[in-house]
Amino acid sequence: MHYPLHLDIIQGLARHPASISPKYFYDQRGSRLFEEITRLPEYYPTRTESALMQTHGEEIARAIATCSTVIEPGAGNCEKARRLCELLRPERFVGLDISADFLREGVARLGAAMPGLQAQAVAGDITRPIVLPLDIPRAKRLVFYPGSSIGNFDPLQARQLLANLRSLVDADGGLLVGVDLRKDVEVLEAAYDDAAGVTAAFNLNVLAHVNRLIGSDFTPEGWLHRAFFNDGASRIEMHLEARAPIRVNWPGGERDFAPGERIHTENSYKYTLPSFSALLASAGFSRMQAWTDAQGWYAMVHARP
Ligand code: AVI
Repeated sequence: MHYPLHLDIIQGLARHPASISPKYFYDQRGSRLFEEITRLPEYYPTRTESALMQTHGEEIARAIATCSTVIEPGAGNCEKARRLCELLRPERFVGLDISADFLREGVARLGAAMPGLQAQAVAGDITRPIVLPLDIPRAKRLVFYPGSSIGNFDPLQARQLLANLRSLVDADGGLLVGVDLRKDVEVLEAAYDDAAGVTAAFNLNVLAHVNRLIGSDFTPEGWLHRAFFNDGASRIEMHLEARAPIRVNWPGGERDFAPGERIHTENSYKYTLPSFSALLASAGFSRMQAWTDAQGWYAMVHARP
């Protein structure tokens, strides 16, 4: 069997402590498990964000009313875009995603549901400088980045990503971004270690995906799901912890893990409104307005250059 080189995975496994990028969570099963996570009672971000968009929808729509083109990085199935487009009624929607096939289906569904909306799919990696097709007007753009995905980037990467998004808009445009906020540790940790074990299955599934990608022989049963809040770094960390001594082999390499040794699989940063505003400012945004839920758990932030 020939495996394409996934050097980043092999380098991550060789590191001390070992790590696997969270982008490898999302094979077919992982994407399904993530959808299940978003419906869990403990996982508050998705439902809190949609409730916020429901409660403050009209005010948010007024704040972004001048925008006529909505650009959504990581648009996926375009469900959140649909709700926003119903509020804003823009002329144009541009979905941007690495997985262009999946995105095209979502964009086509959105276009069919909203006659008059020009809906377009663009394949692209938002962590690199973004170049959009020339026929997309530069004026009055709104970049929509919901779901608190910004939290999965470390602060330096997050600043770079926000600067990339900033480069897409002129002074007449803006960014509407979903941000998960700091809160009680018990609430945070339960959201990433639910009673039904869905997040554990999601975390462990990365090993099966890595096996397929690099030909390794990880046995998911040999690993435990760990999720905890790192207060100093203000982030939830997810790890996989070896239950016993384990040797993992792959073509051209191997790694021994001692009992209790971990593989770091994800960070999910939790901001305060001031810390997120400072991050936005460092990426070139200056005027900000935020809407939060009554508990102050989550924010939709509108930022303009
Ligand atoms: C996609 N992202 C915003 C999720 C989060 O909350 O950081 C990923 C996730 N990991 C475990 N549960 C959800």
